[in-house]
Amino acid sequence: MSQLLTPPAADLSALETLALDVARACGRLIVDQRPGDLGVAATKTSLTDVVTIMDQRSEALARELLTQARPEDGFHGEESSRVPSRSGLTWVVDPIDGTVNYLYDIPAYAVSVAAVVGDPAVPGGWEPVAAAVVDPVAEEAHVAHRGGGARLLSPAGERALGIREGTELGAALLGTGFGYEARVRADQGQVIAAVLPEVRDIRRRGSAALDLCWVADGRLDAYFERGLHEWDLAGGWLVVTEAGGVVRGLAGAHLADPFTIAGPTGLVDRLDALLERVATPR
Ligand code: LIP
Repeated sequence: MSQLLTPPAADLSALETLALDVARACGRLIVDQRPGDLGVAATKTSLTDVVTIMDQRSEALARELLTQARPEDGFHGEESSRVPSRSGLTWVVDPIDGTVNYLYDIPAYAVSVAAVVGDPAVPGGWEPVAAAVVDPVAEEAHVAHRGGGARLLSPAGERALGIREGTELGAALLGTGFGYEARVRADQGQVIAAVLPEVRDIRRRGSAALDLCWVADGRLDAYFERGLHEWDLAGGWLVVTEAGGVVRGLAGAHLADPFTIAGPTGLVDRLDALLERVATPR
């Protein structure tokens, strides 16, 4: 992966600022213009895998703003057609991560905007270099760029993030999530049954991007999930690694193929060993 060309540090800081500005604009849109009669505009992998008109509007706004600012870059969003990159950079956008929460007006959703090098459509062929994950209800933004560390911007101020080391598995508060297909959920339920007795507790909040950011800021000790897409993952991945954590797959495999595990190295190693014992690889 190191052979992927990373832009100079000054450019990375500017890319982080652009990601933050775009994610905040989309966050304001989905909160301020949420229709009272919000419904399901479409479904994807199953009847429970929903898209709302605000997912579509948020992604359209992100695409417009990013194309205006950097017309040579590629675009890779959850809800619309992809644009190949002419600059070596591609923007990976989840316009609402936690769509079901948004549909039910549960305040646990985010806008994730990440600049990546490589091709995000190729597993293992890309990595994020600048990112912003915005929780528009909490007015929190987790931001990071390659080599620049990770920060949390909130109404309480700004703080640099450093992942918490030293938590044993039995004392760990884990985040996780579930897919939308019944057969995958059956497997995931079996994994949860095996993991739950081994840890402090599990939180299932419904947004991978927010869960990954909470690992970076200490509100979770670690996170695991099977079957994440690149748009769920891109922003939070960089926030975790720039806060000093690791994000990877089972047994050191590439992340999201199919598992993603995130947290401090020692705890990820122990969680990995547990998941290898209890999880069906596919
Ligand atoms: C969500 C993920 C979450 C997962 C949910 C859903 P979406 O993404 O962020 O981790 O558990 O089932 O896939 O669909 O809201 O963009």
